[in-house]
Amino acid sequence: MSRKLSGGSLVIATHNAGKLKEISALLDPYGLKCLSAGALGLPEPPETGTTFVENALIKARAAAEASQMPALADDSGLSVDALGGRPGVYTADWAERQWFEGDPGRDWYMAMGKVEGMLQELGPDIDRRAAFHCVLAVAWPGGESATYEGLCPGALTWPPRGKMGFGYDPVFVPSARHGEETFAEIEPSEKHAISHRADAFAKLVADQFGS
Ligand code: ITT
Repeated sequence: MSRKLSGGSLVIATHNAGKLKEISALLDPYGLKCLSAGALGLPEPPETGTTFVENALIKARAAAEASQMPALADDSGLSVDALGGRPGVYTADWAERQWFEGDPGRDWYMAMGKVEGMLQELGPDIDRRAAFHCVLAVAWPGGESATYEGLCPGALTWPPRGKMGFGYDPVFVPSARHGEETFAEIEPSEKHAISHRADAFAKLVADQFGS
């Protein structure tokens, strides 16, 4: 039987403020003392994996070893059917502005525009289906770990709509909303009921806290 979280402290091994907010809200009912990697000053390990599972484990294991506490990491991304699953594990990289001298950081509008530009190049009637993927990894100091995979199917819309959420939320219409609002137009509590992160989290809860 694999190791279980049992109260105490948990490091949330993300430097993404949007993810941190969502994961903290999802964990709220479980009585864990959550500390963020940013607040603890933990370094960001290079994400050298080629799958969501590999990258989630890299982040969780690095945080567990550095803090000597159990750690939870999230690796996630957008996979567009007509683009052969891209950007996938490189979703965050597509927002990097490294080529603008003196202006580092991420530009989500640019990233959403890049995806849209590639879709439009394929023609006007292109299949706009996409899915958000999320892998949550829990790691303990010493090497034990567990992973949980979640998915949220939907389609891309353009132009971006809505001010809530983060990342690519303004262009993603989850199938559960019947082709209407984007993730950035619905309340966080509604996103938590249907998102890829919530799907992975439900599996984590069943395994870690289920009887
Ligand atoms: P950490 O590695 O520090 O957790 P990150 O932003 O670098 O933060 P990822 O490497 O997992 O995380 O990149 C995933 C990207 O996918 C993320 O930056 C978002 O842009 C996007 N993404 C993931 N979940 C999303 C969601 O619920 N809504 C919108 N975009 C999301």
